[in-house]
Amino acid sequence: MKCRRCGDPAVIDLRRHNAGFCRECFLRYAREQVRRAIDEHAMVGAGERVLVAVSGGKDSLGLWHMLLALDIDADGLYVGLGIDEYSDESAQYARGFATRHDLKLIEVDLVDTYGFDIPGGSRAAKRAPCSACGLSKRHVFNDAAITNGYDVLATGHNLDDEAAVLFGNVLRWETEYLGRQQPVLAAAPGFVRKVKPLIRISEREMAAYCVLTGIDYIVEECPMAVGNRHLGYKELLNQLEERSPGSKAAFLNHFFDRAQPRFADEVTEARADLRPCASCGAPTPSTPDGEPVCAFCRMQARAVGKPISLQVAP
Ligand code: Q46
Ligand code: ZN
Repeated sequence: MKCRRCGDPAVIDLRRHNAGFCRECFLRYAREQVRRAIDEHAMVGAGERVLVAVSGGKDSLGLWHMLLALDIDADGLYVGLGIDEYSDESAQYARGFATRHDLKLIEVDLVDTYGFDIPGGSRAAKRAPCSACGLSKRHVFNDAAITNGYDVLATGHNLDDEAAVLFGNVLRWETEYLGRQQPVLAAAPGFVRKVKPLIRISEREMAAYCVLTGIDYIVEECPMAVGNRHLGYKELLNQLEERSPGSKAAFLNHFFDRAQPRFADEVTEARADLRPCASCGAPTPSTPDGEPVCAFCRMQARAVGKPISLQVAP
């Protein structure tokens, strides 16, 4: 097979585009997809400070690399989740990348800063590990970005991730989640802008990008992912993609173009109803009685076995 753009021998075959690419043209194609997502959705403005949440995996490290290749300065944020050796090892990859490219990496360790890890938080809050983890990451990412003065927080969610989340949201018609599932979640009081520049790139393409650019990333999956609902949705969507290349991208892109705006009001309404958490100050849904305390602070209090400290004046 030959490269669609230059005719040299192809190193990767992208069935959904019915095309092969050589190394150079593939890297250019991948960066163009990111540039297009950033421009189409006005993800990053001129001079804005960008923080990339990195896990040590291919998507987040690949994203960091691509942003720099596109002349977008970005610092990294690594959150230590305390998931056994997996966290120790993934931290090494994130640090290794930052050191090799002479980049700034901010590190937040859940145990050191908040007194609990994901397995402990999950048990204490009686939440599935990935639910406890998602809650913690959302809280810490937002807090770290705001505390350190960043305008934008970028995450490495790729096309496969977003299509699987969309599938799960549609399966249950989670209208508020559908409203929230956007390439860009605008900034609001207490919230930094959140962007997903990889929505046009598949998981396989990200792996190829990292291999072809020599990015060293953690290949093992998080041990807590076993049995995770989204993995099942990914497998289903992969079967569909196998039979009908391009289905995944059509499912996601047409959602963004045609359906997502119909649910956007739900997010506006939900955000209008937020008040500062009485413990940490992060925006959280108001309660009919008493001070609102966010789900993260409630989980932390249960995990460390101490009462919630109410520090923020109502
Ligand atoms: S790190 Fe956390 Fe993932 Fe591990 S516990 Fe689940 S959500 S699988 S991206
Ligand atoms: Zn809180």
